[in-house]
Amino acid sequence: PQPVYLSDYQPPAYRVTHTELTFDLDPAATRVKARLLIERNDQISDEAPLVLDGEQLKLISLAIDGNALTEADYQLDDNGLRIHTVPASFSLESEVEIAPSTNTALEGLYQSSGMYCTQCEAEGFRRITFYPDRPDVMATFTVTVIGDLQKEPILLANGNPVASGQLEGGRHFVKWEDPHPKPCYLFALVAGNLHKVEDHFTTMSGRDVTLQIWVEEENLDKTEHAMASLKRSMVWDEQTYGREYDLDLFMIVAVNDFNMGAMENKGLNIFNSAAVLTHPQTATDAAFQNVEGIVAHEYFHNWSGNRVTCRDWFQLSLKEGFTVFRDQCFSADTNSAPVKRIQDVSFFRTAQFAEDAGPTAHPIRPDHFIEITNFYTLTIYEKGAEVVRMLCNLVGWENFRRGSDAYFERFDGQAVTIEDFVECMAQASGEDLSQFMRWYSQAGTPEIDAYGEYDYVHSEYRLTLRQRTPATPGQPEKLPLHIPIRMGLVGTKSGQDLTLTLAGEKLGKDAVIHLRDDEHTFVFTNVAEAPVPSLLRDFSAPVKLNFPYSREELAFLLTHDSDGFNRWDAGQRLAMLALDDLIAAHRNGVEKVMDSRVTEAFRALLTGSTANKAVLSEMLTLPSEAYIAEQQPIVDVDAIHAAREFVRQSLALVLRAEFMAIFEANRTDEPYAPTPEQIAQRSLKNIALSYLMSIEDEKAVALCEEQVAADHNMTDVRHALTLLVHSDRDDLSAPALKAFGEKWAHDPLVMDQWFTIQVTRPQPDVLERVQFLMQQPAFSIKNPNKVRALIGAFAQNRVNFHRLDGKGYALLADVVIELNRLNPEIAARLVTPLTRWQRFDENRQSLMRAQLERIKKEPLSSNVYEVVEKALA
Ligand code: HT7
Ligand code: ZN
Repeated sequence: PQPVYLSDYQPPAYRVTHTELTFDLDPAATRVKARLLIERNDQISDEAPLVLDGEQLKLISLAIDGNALTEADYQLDDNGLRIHTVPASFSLESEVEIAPSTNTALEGLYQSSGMYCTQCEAEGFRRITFYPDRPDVMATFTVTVIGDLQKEPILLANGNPVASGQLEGGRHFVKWEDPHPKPCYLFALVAGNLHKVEDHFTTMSGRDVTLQIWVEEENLDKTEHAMASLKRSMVWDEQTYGREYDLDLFMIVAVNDFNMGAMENKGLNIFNSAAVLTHPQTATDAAFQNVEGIVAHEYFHNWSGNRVTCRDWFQLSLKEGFTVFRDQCFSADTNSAPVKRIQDVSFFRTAQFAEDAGPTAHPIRPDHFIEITNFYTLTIYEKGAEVVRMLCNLVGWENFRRGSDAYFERFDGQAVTIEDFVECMAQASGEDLSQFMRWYSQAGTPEIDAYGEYDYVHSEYRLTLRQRTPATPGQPEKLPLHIPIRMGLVGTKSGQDLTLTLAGEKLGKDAVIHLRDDEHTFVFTNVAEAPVPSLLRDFSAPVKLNFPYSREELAFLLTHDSDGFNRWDAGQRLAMLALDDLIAAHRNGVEKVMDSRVTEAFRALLTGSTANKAVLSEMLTLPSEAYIAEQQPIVDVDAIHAAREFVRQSLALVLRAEFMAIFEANRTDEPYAPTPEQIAQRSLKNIALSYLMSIEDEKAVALCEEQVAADHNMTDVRHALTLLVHSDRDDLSAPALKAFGEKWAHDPLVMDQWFTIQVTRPQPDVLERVQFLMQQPAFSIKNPNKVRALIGAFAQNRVNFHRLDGKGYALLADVVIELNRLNPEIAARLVTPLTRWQRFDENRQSLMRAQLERIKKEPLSSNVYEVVEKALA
């Protein structure tokens, strides 16, 4: 497979102004008729042939302005169609046949649980009809869907329904019109036996919008939270960005087989059922919050993505980074802002940093790719959002909002670039953002080494910052970035933020300093007392910041820092220092000794005033094994697991009474509600229970059993069941698991949780369990949610996946090889843990590489080929 390069971008030679489609649905032989109104782009020579993308299409007929073409008029291959000569303006009529029932890749038109649905982003539309499948070709669409009245009573597409009726042979049709020009990746069609929940929203200009969520009948009681989230999102986008919805109808459909979370098709969002369905008895608090965030994300795309879209797929972060930033702010405003930031950053520093340090590292705007679906990554989405957040902080919210208004107005109905977006921000603020643009082209996580000195004689604090970005594949040299660092100086005597004076200018007590060079020393004057610096407040830039804090200084920041995020981060850094010692002790076979400063910090947290339970829960959560691994030069999975368990158990032993008191104080029989207050309370209670279960405290074991039996809500049941299954009390967990599996056998989303609970336990029988569970009727390798819940979750089980006999790696490779044939997109994502082989000891390195080599010998899809090739390069 050949890469595509950003530098080769050419505007389209032909535009499609209107697209008319007729689908005659059939599982094995759907007929798609297309009538495209096409115009030549004036700037391109009239000789240009018409090149259309098309994959896995059986061509039935082709005509221009009603005149049939013969084989001499065109050239057809596996990638599409080239018509040698066409007029300047014409209509192209085609008919093709496709087979939705055998489409296991879930791109284009496919069947899921008997219903028809589509996924066209990024390049799935070419599996539906011959078309210029690129986002800078935008057309209005008219779509007629014909289906069986019994099997497909509901026929949906983008826009508004304009006609419907019965046809011969028990068939019927619905015709849809979408007045907004759109790229074909936003096309959608759904047909099946669906049921709806309906509501209404009145927009800020007083228009009534009908809101519908379409689901299978048995899921009608699981839509309330998604609907409420949608309405909150619509209000938020009006109030925060002045963006109003632009059609009379907004539909969401839940489907069981879906490669990602959801898709923002114009007026007809298609969702993975896991990203839309919730019920207190079946979904956890985390799932409720996830649904809220994804509903918001897809809704926000209506402006940031649909009305203004990407010129080409290299600009993907233009819509994804901006939209993730928007959904993060929405969730922060709707729930607890500090907790949302802590959770997002905690995930980001674990998973995106790992991606940025691995063989598939790429810039937010890549300059080449083989398979674009491999680039729906944490870098494009989450690092992209961090960069938009930095922009917003750099120019200030008011300028950012003016820049965003200008962006939506200037480019409405167009396909644009990242430069267009940043230029709007530069114009709105008058800032020079030229150096800032490097964030989009340089891969890798910048590291800042910081060093501070207090000069008692002159009352000065000198802070030296040195930046460097490590080499990444294809980018050996890096230029310095513009890095905004929000900071404060916390007085060691007063415990208060001191006023910051830099070069004679008073900046206040919390300010942003700008690192633009490789190294810079900032001299703060009139610093009345020796301070501890609080750096990178609220994670003001996506960097690693090293400062030689002592444990006493971290304990000080943990209690005194005015920035909630940095208080949490000080706790994480303090725990990391203790964990580092314990990892070393484990490796050296030396007795492990718990750092009393960590224990005392925890005691203070557990017994102090608990104003914000959600933040307290985060403060009591130790860095994950995956995060700890990221901090180690060579990952020692067993030492990390042992060290972390030792800390948990030591804390539980010393602070047993305190944890028990927190547990008791946060139990409640209130009816379940996914409110921030209740979620925080459950989280705190369940964290306390986790610590107590780490020592298999008899009372805690009984409390877990009780919590499972009480069956109050899925958050509590799942947490307690997980603690039992992850303990050594198989006598208790085996019957509980069995009962849970039998009770929920009918509910695929709960069965996904049943799989995950089992394959994430630390006991050494997990590999055999995975093999056993793969044979169960509840598992299907064709369903991405099942693959993620069972195989994906197993690959995150660090001690078991990284078994020294290599059987964990072999199992993953087997599944990747099978999925490579069925669903290449999922196969390419699943292989990721093997690509991180460089991070492990020599023995594991060679075992992991051997599996990658084995995969490479297969006839590979371009998706898997691209990832494996990079991993072995
Ligand atoms: N924009 C959507 C991307 C998406 C996708 C991409 C590749 C293959 C399948 C997919 N399903 C959805 C999702 C989003 O970011 O909102
Ligand atoms: Zn998105």
